[in-house]
Amino acid sequence: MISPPFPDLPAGFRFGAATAAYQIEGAHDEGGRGPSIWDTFSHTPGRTLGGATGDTACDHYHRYREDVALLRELGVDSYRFSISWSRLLPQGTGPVNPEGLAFYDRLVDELLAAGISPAVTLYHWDLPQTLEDGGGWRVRSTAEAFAEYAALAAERYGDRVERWITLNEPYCSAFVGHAEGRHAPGTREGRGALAAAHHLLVAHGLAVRELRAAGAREIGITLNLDQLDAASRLPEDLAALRRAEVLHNEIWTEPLFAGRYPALERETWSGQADGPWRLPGDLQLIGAPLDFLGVNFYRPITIAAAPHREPDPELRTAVDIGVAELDPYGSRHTTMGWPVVPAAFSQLLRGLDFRYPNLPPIWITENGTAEPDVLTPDGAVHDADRIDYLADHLAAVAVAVAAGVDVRGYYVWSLLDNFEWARGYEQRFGLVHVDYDTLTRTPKDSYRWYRGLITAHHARTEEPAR
Ligand code: GBH
Repeated sequence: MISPPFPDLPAGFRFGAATAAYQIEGAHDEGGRGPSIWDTFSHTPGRTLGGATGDTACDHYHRYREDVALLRELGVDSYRFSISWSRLLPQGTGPVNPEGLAFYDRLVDELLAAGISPAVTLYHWDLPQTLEDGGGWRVRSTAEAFAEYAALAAERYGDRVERWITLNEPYCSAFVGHAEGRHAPGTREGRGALAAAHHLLVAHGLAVRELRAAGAREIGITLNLDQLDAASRLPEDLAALRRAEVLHNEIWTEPLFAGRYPALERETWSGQADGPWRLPGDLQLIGAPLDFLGVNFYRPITIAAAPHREPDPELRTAVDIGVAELDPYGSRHTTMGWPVVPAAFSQLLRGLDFRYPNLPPIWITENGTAEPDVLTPDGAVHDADRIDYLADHLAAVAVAVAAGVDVRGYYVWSLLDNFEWARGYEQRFGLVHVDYDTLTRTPKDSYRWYRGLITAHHARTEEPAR
């Protein structure tokens, strides 16, 4: 099924698949789990497509053995999943839930028994509701609660987990959640979103400290850095591009990898980012050395200057920075409406490497595509477009690696079709099809293709056993 040429990736390059707790687990009110902001948000009318919730999702909480068997058959080296914070600590802090701890023990042990290395994301957007009620990411105490949670997880699972990701895509937590308002908690704020961005970074720094103290093996963070292009060489479009680079990328990469806040904050947010939530010592905390950077990539964006929607800077949300997002790529689009531009992936990786020479090694922690994925009557899904997408994006990674970028591995998003946040269940990102009536799993053609690719890679690059 796999057709050469294979992406020319080095020996030791690792392959995996990724998921996130709220998108697959279900069992939202079982096993002592407390509610998170995504339970509240998805249960609020009008917030998700068709009122979809993660109440049942893929029922992974009950079917994890079947899902680990699918991973084993797929032949992945590693599985990236997230822990539901409110399963371990129902109120975010304080009393621990032993049933929650036991669930991830079973999952981790099942993975190890299948020869799969666990990679844990501590925060994939599901803040315990109790912490939101106390101010959420707008307040510093939430970052301190996150450190307590990280210490608990590291102490319990650290002997068996190879890779720890503190946060998944803090851009989404801060700005999609508190400025675009399309993710939980679903507000449209200026300063609140910028405070959230800072407290997420502080939470990351505090968690790194706890993970190190507990002897965790590899520690990193996952960012959805955007490959941004300017619509033209006109000065106003280039200035808009710079503001977008601050909003999407530099607010994270500058404190993490350069020990400073972004230079163009004033131009971007009229000084609002520089709020009272920044304390002396924060940059040092945030900039603690990491073992890897996780990068999620889906598509590029072209930026043009646009008038602010809200002229009064005091009333603007944090994403109203006078830019328009364009899509001039003329490519195929996925069902998410995203352009398919693999070359942008190489560009992103090379740009990052050029800009931050001391960057830790990179892991691609998500890449994948949503496609129509029709289940045929004989139980197959012929997802040729997904195979093309994955092949072309892996080739783009190989181009970056050949140019000297240190990329160590790649996780497909996603193992399973799952709850695609505000877009509900209509977007199918899985290598495995899920029937949401019966919860039956059906491997797609791309699943067999990926298995072939992993087998071929290992056969080609590894020394035969003596
Ligand atoms: C990643 O986000 C996430 O880490 C993962 O959980 C997700 O399933 C995957 O990508 C695929 O989307 O819902 O219309 O308001 C990628 C960045 C930012 C893309 C928020 C969707 C919301 C659009 N995401 N965006 S909408």
